[in-house]
Amino acid sequence: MRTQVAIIGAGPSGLLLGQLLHKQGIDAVIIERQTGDYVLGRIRAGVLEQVAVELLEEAGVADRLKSEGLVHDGFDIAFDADHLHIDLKGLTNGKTVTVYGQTEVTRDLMDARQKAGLQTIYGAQDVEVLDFDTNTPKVRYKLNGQTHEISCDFIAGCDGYHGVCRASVPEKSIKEYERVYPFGWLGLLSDTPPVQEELIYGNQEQGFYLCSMRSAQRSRYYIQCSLADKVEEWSDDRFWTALKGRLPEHLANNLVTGPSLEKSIAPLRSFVAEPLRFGRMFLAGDAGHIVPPTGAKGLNLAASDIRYLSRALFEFYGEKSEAGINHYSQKALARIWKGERFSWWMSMLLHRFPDNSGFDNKIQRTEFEYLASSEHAQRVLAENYVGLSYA
Ligand code: FAS
Ligand code: PHB
Repeated sequence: MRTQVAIIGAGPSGLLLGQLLHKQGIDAVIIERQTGDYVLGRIRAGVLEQVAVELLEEAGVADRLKSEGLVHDGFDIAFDADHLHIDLKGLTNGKTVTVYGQTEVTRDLMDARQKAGLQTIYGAQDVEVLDFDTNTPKVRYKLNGQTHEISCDFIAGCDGYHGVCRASVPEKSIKEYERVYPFGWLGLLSDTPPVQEELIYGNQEQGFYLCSMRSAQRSRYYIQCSLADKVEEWSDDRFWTALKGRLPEHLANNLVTGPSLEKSIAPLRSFVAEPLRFGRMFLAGDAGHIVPPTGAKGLNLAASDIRYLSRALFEFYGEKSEAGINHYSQKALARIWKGERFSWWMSMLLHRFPDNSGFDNKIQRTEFEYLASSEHAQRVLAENYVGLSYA
């Protein structure tokens, strides 16, 4: 088989790239190791930056997002007994975020791809990326016991943190930067009304919590947990009791509990690989970087990578120019590192660090008090949360 761009991974990065390339008449095949249902079953991100919403509109997959997404003008931060509202819209001259689950973004992209009759190979095993340091890269994979090979012009590594693409780069050609946090997030999804209309990020004596949602009837909650915790040790009742114990009293009394639809523990890490281009292979999305979800940047940084990579490929095929693909890594990394900084800053502000000294805790509390006292500090937070420009 031959295609112009072989995309490894049918998560949001791979699917969005495939959709944008298709709209420009560029042929791409997606190779995914899981089934489509498995990909849809992963409950992850919930907040889209305004620029990401605009990119999904450009991709022609935003109809449901525009009708069902919840536009949010702000969110709350609670720190011990104190509370601060961040007026995103007021602080950023009208910008907002949209609450719309990653599962729905993925579903919209999958539906568009299927409707256009585009090829996604699900259930591909033993995927290999070959000769990407030449002008004739190849992808090899097994399906139903048969070995298949795809020759292409480019490989897009959209295969996430545990994927094969970054792992196939020679160690001497890549540098990795990482920080692992000493706690995880235990997340629960339930068909219960959200505890309030806007998101609340909290830092309480027992730890971090986040009250988010997917709709007016479906809530998404997170609490900071130990890395030693196993999700099977957390009954629904234990989760609800722990969350209630962290919420401000008026909200704890307002919390509607119910059976979990999904419950999972995610470790938190900051990670960046440099560069993001290796000959004819590019890394995009979680394949190239990971952020702690505290800043709601993971999916949004994947979107900006795809914006830059798709335009670089448009230039290559449309204008026969290599300028875009030569610049992709530098351009994507500039925005990635700003997203890493913001996600790290939000994580340092909002979690209880078991090994913090008394001084560390005083600095953390002072960070909150400075934020609460300074509109300038809140404007900095707001411009990062709604999403920095793609320029
Ligand atoms: P993905 O990991 O989503 O997709 C990669 C795809 O490649 C997968 O479908 C995988 O099956 C496939 N693949 C892997 N190896 C392969 C191989 N060898 N061959 C073929 N296919 C292969 N972000 C937020 O903004 N907010 C959150 O709350 C949040 N929570 C998260 C919770 C968890 C547990 C995780 C892991 C991530 C979370 N994220 C969150 C970040 C998440 O949303 C990612 O940023 C987003 O999934 C990135 O999308 P992709 O780059 O497409 O990577
Ligand atoms: C979510 O709704 O899943 C969500 C929202 C904001 C975050 C992380 C996760 O920062």
